[in-house]
Amino acid sequence: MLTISALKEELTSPKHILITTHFNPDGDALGSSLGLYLWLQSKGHQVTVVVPSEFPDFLSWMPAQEHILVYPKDPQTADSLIAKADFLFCLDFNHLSRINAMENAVRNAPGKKIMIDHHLAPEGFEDLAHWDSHAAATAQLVYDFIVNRMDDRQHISPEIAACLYTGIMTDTGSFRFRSTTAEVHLIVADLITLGAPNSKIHEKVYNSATEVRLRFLGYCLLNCLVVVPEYNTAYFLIRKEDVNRFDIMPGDTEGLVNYALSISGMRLAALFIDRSELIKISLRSIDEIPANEICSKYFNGGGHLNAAGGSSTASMEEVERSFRSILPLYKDYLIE
Ligand SMILES: [Mn+2]
Repeated sequence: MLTISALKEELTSPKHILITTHFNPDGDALGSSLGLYLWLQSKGHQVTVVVPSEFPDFLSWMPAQEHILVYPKDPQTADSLIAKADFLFCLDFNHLSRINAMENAVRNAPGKKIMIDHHLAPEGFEDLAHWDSHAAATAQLVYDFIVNRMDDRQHISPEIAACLYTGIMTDTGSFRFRSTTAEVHLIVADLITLGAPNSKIHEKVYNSATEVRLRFLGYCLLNCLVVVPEYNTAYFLIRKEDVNRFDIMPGDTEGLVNYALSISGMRLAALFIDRSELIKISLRSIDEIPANEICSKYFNGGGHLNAAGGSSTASMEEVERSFRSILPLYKDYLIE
């Protein structure tokens, strides 16, 4: 076990520190990791961020991203850093299966593990948890960790503020989701005060489409969208031939599901995409509609109440059929 005060004491002298985050890192995974990285580095520690897989292009402008080690590119170096770390910060995940090939190395590492996260149902691998499932983003918890636990707001540089701002902005859908409390706005205001270039960050993250990605969006809206008005549900079915035709990368469907939810009156939205071995599923909902329960019960996944994901090895036709057969079970939620 490790306490916050013991950790604070330990961090007064230089340490070897490893930071990692989940597979397919998103804005919060990277923003929280790089924000913490820059802060720990400013305190004189030897720090490395190791990610289990590549991150998307729309985050390639982030401060210090050039120092990130992508695990599959150099597993030997990464394994030795994991083994010699005094502290391993695990950000934006709470099950070690979320770091894929790094799982065993991190699980067996002798260093103390600190989990900072906002997802439900932690596995409990850590020595210290800074965990709150009501937090809007892990970046919010990193802000709280630095400011309130380590009492070090004064060392939040404009670059650190930019990283944390990006994490909160992306995980709240630009401060729209229900998780966006008054406290979140106060934190974000403080990050702007500390130098986060907010409008620049919005522009970099959201005006980053490629031509092919925008044409793919148009194609999906025209050809792949199915609306089920009686259940206030809309979904996209993206088949293998659509993926091939546009040479779609994993990050290219990011946010697509939200277009289905943007139709007036829709309460549940889904995206089904054929990724060869698997159909990948993203769900978005509003109010109390439990997207995470639907994903964990029927599609081998999970997530947050209003944003969840899963997968299936069945055919697209079967996945669509089972999704449509689930809708009547949730009719009290779906029909107001
Ligand atoms: Mn997050």
